[in-house]
Amino acid sequence: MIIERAEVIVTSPNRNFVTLRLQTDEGHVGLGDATLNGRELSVVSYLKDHVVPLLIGKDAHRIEDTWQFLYRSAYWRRGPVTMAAIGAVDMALWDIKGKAAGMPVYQLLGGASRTGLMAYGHASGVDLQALFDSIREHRELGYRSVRVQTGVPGLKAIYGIAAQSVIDGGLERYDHEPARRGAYPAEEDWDTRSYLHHLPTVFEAVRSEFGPDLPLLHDGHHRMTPIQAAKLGKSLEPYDLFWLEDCTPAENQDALRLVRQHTTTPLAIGEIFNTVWDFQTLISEQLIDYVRAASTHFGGISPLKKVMDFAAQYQIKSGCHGPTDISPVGFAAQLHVGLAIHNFGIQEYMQHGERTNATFQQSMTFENGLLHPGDNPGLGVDLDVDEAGKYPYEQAYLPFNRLADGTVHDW
Ligand code: KDG
Ligand code: MG
Repeated sequence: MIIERAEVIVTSPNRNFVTLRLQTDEGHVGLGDATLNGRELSVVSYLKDHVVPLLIGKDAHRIEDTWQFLYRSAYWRRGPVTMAAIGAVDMALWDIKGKAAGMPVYQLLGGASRTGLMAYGHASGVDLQALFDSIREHRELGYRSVRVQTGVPGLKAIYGIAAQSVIDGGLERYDHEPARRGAYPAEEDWDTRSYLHHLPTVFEAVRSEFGPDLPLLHDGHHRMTPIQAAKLGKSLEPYDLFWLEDCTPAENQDALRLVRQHTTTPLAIGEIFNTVWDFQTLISEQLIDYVRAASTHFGGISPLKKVMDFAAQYQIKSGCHGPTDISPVGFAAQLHVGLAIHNFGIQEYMQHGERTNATFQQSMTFENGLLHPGDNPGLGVDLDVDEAGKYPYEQAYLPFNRLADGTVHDW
């Protein structure tokens, strides 16, 4: 089965998505997600200029060989642009293989290990009342676990509060995530000391309102030093978090060794990691509890399965990155992996907007708090190319942080 055609489709139904569409001589179509939030066109160029010409005429069944060829033959390895491009090829080839076999991808990965994947949603609010409302809304939507993010007194705009995306002076949500359309990133503010004082009081209030059973998560979004993160993990121990995510910047992995020495709060990291090798030390030294890799930015389904099998040796579980900047194709890819592996942990699920769901038709379901990729052959996602054509690319950037004295800080 030969790859005959390869197209890169950019569409912005609620936000920008980059999709690779491969077609074989047998008429099978495979989709891969290559969306890199805020840097989308760099992956379009990598695919169009350097990858697509190498794919035409290749055997579509040779997924592992194609992955290794694209990874090793470039000489320049890793990085989000390269790995998003390779990831899109890998997903599209798994999609094709599933369609050729007449099976959903999870069957090719070993079959289902569970009936569905527990999902967590993003509950947030500028203050406690808004946060409580948001937690209730999420429970009504069927979520059995939630991520908790709140405003911090004295700070105007911080990561993770859904209704704070200010566009043209008005309040608007950009497909439920923080990238904003425009030619320059929006500026947010940050103060770690205020955050460290405030956050334990939030979790104390949430626990006393909602009880001990609801699994609660929190995203530190890379903003603390190791000792600050250690202090936070310790101060949150009474509230029994499911995980504390990205408590320190991802580049310094040794930081987690220090955090680990001080707290039993479970740690999750990896949404900006690109390869299995980025997890080598963290997994083998058992410095984390959950792998946050996303199929899209991690080179696709093949390496995601490999890193999870490696993590399984150490009782480390999955918690794949699932914000709305992972397209329905990338999201489906990680649902198939999550359903098949034994060491599934939890799946982030923010939910795409209506126009996105109309552009990408999905067999996925969300019932009783559990996600399932569906049983359509392949990944279970179809791209309506006419619908996609209605929504041209729009420049959008993620925000950045400054401290009170003007210093740029991790966002
Ligand atoms: O593109 C950046 C977002 O994907 C990121 O800010 C979301 O941290 C995130 C999360 O955990 O979903
Ligand atoms: Mg995160």
